[in-house]
Amino acid sequence: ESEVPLFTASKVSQYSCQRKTTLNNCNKKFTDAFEIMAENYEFKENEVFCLEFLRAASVLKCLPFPVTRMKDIQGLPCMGDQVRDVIEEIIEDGESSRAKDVLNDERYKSFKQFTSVFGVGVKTSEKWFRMGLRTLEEVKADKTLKLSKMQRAGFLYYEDLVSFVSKAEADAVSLIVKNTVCTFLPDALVTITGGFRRGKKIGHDIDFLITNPGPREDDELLHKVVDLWKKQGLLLYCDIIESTFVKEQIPSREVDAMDHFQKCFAILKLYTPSIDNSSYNTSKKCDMAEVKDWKAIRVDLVITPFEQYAYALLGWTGSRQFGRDLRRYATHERKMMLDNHALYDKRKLFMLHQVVVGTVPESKYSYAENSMLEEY
Ligand code: DGT
Ligand code: MG
Repeated sequence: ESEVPLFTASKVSQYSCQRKTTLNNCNKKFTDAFEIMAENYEFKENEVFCLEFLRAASVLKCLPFPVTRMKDIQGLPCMGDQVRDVIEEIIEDGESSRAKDVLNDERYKSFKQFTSVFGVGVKTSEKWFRMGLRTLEEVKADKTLKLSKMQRAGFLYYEDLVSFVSKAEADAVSLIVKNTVCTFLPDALVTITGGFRRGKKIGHDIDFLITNPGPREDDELLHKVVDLWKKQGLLLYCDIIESTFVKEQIPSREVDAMDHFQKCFAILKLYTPSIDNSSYNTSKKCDMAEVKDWKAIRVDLVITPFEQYAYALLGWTGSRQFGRDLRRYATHERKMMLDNHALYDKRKLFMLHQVVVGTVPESKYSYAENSMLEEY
């Protein structure tokens, strides 16, 4: 007679793309600990253990109830020994000693600080740590270090960039991006992707996908957009990566491979009109000039040909775990390959290989037909 459907652990898929997950996470105390563990393994470049904890976090996020007993996780996928140990400890003691040890670990603390700088990844952090550097103050004080242009921007706008981007800021930047793009391509489609498209209220950056429906493509669009922002004084940093997509390319097998679209990693200057001028009287005018009335915001712009737009949108909407599992699902359950450009049928790729080696005539080969997409 109960109308609440019973939750069946064994029915929870091992693939996050086959699970329904809301933004309401009732197992935060577990998933926070998992994410700390995962990050520590990422800093140690141990991808297997890192993914083990990220997968487990993703599974607990889909549960409609908080876990209170070990019995609650019985039958769930992705609950390895390490994961179970952490859960058990949190159930018993309210916290994980392993996660706590990580938070107090010198190497973790340094890597956490270093990687919080735009342009600094695990490799650079490793280098700095080996040099004996431990804090960002020490990095800044070391005049022998050669920082990249990206890292210099990262330090310059550090405070703004580590503070979260709000939905209101995302909307404001969205207007700027749309207006600028449309001055050059009035029919262009500009879509916010990443966390904000998933309904998150805060983010670390704002991601956009830009495409032009119809046959016309403009390789210069991105350059025109950033040039205009430069002229308007809105561009604090920009790095344009040209497209490296070639049609006959086979998708990478790497879990977190970058895609091949033309893109731009930028830092924009967003003016903040919300600063309340009425609180300053005229005699304080000099002080007012000192008030910083803008915030540096990380913006990613990705340009896609219209026929690849759907795949790009899927890939850039995230989350990263959702994307990893979508690709894993395509590979293992469908014998297909998915990336941000297309869904490939492996049998047809095999055909392509035969075309290349000359055993099958080209006329018999049709590339990456996507009719199976309908099943998703
Ligand atoms: P956040 O931290 O609030 O910005 O969260 P997200 O989910 O917006 O993460 P973000 O901005 O790092 O990346 C947006 C999504 O795009 C994320 O799910 C990963 C995905 N993505 C797809 N293809 C690529 C790629 O080639 N490079 C990168 N960096 N991300 C990609
Ligand atoms: Mg984002």
